[in-house]
Amino acid sequence: MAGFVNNFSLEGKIALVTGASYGIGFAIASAYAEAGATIVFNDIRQELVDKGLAAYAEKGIAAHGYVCDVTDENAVQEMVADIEKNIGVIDILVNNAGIIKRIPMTEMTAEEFRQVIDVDLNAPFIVSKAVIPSMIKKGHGKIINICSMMSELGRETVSAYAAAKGGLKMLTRNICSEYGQYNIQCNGIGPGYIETPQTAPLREIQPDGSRHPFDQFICAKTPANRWLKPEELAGPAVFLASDASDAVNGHILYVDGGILAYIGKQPG
Ligand code: NAP
Ligand code: GCO
Repeated sequence: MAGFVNNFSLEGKIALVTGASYGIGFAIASAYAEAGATIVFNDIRQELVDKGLAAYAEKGIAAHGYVCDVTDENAVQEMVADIEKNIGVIDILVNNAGIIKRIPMTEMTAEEFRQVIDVDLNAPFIVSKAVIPSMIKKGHGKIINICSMMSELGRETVSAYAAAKGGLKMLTRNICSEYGQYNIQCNGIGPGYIETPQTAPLREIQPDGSRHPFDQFICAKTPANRWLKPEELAGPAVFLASDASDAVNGHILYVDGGILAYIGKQPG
């Protein structure tokens, strides 16, 4: 039994989690540290990186932070080269950084659409492309793309985000197809609705003190009748980063509390 359980350990592994000063990335990176990994993260602004470093330190995690915009290929190449030189080859990459713009499609500018595609789809390509060569040399690697319910479903106002996350599902499958021969596994995690700053506007208490209509809607669509917490992604994320998942490739693991399986609670 002891041998089998060790397959879930990340001891000696170096993990880069993008956009991980807070939110889902921070929860996943914290779990990786608890499983034994060395944590490297980036964010777009120094003050965010500093905030993240302090938050990790508060949990006893000596993380390495980089200021890097994941949409900037040169900056990403420089960051990865610096990590490899000063910390070591990246064993685990989590493409977590992401944005959303909730705008009706006919009111969204092409530039706004492009910005979402750039962060949520182009950036996972850019960062994966930067880390794969050294993973090939090292003889193994794990890439985990943070997908979404919108990798499978649409809804009003999130056209760019759904297009990006649908594309990210297929990029995941293509990295699996192209690099599986080098013992690189590329999988996705599709979170349901998680309590983070990104979804805070959807949970705001209304002026009359009632819950946000979307909050009520999502709870009715979730069998457990609640939003999920970032920490609930930790177990699936550790599994997909560990040797225990070496035979899992090209898979999107939905951690959604059952939303995709459920028609929704009947009103009234
Ligand atoms: P969040 O709270 O908004 O955090 C996103 C992080 O990514 C922030 O630290 C953000 O930094 C960073 N980031 C944004 N653009 C970046 C860029 N160009 N370069 C580097 N970092 C960048 O979001 P979250 O809820 O934790 O979501 C994390 C991931 O999970 C996203 O990919 C999201 O699409 C996905 N997801 C979220 C949910 C959910 O319900 N929350 C569900 C499914 C999937 P700034 O603060 O500077 O923008
Ligand atoms: C939205 C939400 C969702 C979540 C997540 C669901 O506006 O519908 O932001 O998109 O972020 O992606 O899996």
